[in-house]
Amino acid sequence: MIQLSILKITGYGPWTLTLGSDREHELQMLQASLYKKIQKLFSDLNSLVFQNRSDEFFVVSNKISLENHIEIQKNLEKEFEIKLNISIGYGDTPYDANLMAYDAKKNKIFLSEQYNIFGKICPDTNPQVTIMHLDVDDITSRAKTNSPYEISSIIFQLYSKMSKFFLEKNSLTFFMGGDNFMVVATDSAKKATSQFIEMIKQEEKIFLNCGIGNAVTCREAIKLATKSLDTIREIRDSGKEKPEIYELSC
Ligand SMILES: Nc1nc2c(ncn2[C@@H]2O[C@H](COP(=O)(O)OP(=O)(O)OP(=O)(O)O)[C@@H](O)[C@H]2O)c(=O)[nH]1
Ligand SMILES: [Mg+2]
Repeated sequence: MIQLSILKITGYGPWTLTLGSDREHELQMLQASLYKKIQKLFSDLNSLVFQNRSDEFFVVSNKISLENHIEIQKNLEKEFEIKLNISIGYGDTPYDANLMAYDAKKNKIFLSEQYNIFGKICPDTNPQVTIMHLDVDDITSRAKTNSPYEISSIIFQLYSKMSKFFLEKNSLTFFMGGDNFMVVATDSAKKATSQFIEMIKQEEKIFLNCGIGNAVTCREAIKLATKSLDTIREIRDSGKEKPEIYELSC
């Protein structure tokens, strides 16, 4: 099982209007500092925050209790004028956990009304998470013939295909910056990865490497996924034939 927490700014739309029209720069600075703070709070608890749409954040919150979430809310309230709500869900797949979190908020199933926390804490004392870290092989050489903006366009096209492909496998894909993507994955997503890599090779002439990590906490799974990816690079750079997918578990 996997536990997921979704953090969202409460009443953000109406609040943004109170800043007047000359507000975009303020919103961008607020979103950046909010993200920094949330990433710090959750990574200290062995998790990692995936920035969804700047006003909404996904966290694989395995092993993070309601009390931990309340502490995080208290910390955020001290520092920011805006408030966040947190919806917690769990399930056999990341998509199911996201659905439970979504339903709990919609149906106002409170875990803590005082701190705006909805949902349910995962009862499984040994939750699991699989992270796939996908990265474009040698994007640097593409940058020799494509301008920065064209590279961005290629990356977002890739993101779109990746998100659609893995959502069909009940998995959630996030863009991490540069040419990096992470999929919070199911076993079926893991099994289909080589098919996805092949499809992107054919359709986009993009070559992907995929490092996979399995662990109890998200930070540990990401560490292993990135280590797997770096292992693929090491094999390649030693002149041997590299695998496209490499997996580590703890
Ligand atoms: N989020 C994240 N971004 C990274 C990471 N490593 C590199 N980047 C970003 O990705 C960009 C491309 O770097 P690389 O992927 O190392 O470059 P490359 O030419 O594709 O080299 P290979 O991936 O080794 O084939 C960098 O400029 C960084 O912005 C990482 O671990 N996480
Ligand atoms: Mg790369």
